[in-house]
Amino acid sequence: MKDTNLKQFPKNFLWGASTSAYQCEGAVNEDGKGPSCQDVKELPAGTASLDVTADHYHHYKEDIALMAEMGFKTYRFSIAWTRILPNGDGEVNQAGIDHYNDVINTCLEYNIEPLVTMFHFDMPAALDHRGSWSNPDSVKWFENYAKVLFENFGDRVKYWLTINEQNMLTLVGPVIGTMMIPEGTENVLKETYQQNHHMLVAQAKAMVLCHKMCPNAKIGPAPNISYVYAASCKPEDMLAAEEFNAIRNWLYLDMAVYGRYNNLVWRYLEEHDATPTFAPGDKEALEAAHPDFIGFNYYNTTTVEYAPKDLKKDVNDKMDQQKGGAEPGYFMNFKNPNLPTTEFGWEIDPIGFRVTLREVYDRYHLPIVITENGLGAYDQLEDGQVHDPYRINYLRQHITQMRLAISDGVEMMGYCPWSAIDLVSTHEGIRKRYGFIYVDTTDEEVGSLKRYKKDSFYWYKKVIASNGEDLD
Ligand code: BGP
Repeated sequence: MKDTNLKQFPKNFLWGASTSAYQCEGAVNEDGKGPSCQDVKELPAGTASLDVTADHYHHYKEDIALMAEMGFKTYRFSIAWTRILPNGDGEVNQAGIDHYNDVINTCLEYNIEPLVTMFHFDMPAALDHRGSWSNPDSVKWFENYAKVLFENFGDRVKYWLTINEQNMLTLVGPVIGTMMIPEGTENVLKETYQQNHHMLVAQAKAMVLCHKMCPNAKIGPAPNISYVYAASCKPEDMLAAEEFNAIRNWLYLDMAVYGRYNNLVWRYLEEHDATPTFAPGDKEALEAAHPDFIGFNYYNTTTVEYAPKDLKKDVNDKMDQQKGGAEPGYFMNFKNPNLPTTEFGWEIDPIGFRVTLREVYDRYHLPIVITENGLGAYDQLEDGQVHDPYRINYLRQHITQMRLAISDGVEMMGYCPWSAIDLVSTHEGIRKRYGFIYVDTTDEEVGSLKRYKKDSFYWYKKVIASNGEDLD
């Protein structure tokens, strides 16, 4: 492509970055917060406890000031359900409302638009005890929580995200520490997809409610979308890629946008006697909801090949969010030999980002905001500095591909890499750092919690100031 054909980033492009409450706030027992499933889960060996993490709960003013210094137009953070409703439903905790009012107001003072995730992996433990998403009442619990959020923050928050990575909760919930399956469940797949169905209906109801209560706000889903490549041009591998694309990606976006189940997924569930039960009104509720934009997290693509029917299932043991695992008779993960990997073994595929953006836009024709994208690494603090050229390189390549996607005609609204500040990873501790801002603490012990600007901080500041033109 000639450079002259390269389009610019839109004028009001939302440059920013993301965090999630349980991974960065700490203060798990403060100001009336109830426990979430993350607070009560057994932590992976050698990883920091969630009691303090980056202590963003106490440092948010300093952190948001640093984000403003970088020139952020938006800050994507999540609200901890258990700060607002300690038991998941019932009494509202005013201290929790006050806290997020302060966070939102601090953002607005710096002209930073809050981009608020309603639910990011932290189911209230009290609701887990009542059956979690298996309980049909979970739809009401979430709708009620959404109502409290819109009532209290809807006058100022213009951008809402419903559920972070619902697809990962469904596919690898236990790795993340969520998705409790009731003991004695015979068909775990069926139960998992019943939970998924409740979440989909809950999301649909929240979107409708948002439009009703906050007519000027916009709302969208936030799954983890990674285009699935076929390992070869064998037709069986192509079918495998289509199957996993449907199961991993399109189920969630087809449902959010069109309110209907993807046909390949439905057939797969039928084959496993695992189709979810619709309660009266579910079909109408799903069809009534329309997102204003699509938010999605992108880390890399996935590659699969056809899996023979007699394949042993234990290849799923090493699965994490980014890997396909295996489904005998359908697909299995294939290590793409064309892609480098991070220190933590995640493939890096900036061109795949463009592929994914083009595909998502082609399927749904809605504006897109990237809610996560980033590189986890063992950063080193030396003399108050963190040199992270690998992160700059990763982000530079992805921003370049995003700009090419814009030139392809994809409508982009914003870009929020993971993560604004260092925080605890889903299952690999705080040693796996993603932030522009280094937080002095380790998995072994809580440190000074002092903030340091990494090299990527200064680089991203230039990127934002030039609206994506200066990536050097
Ligand atoms: C996404 C989650 C985030 C985040 C990120 C990086 O799946 O939405 O919460 O943690 O991945 O993953 P990890 O922490 O496992 O490195």
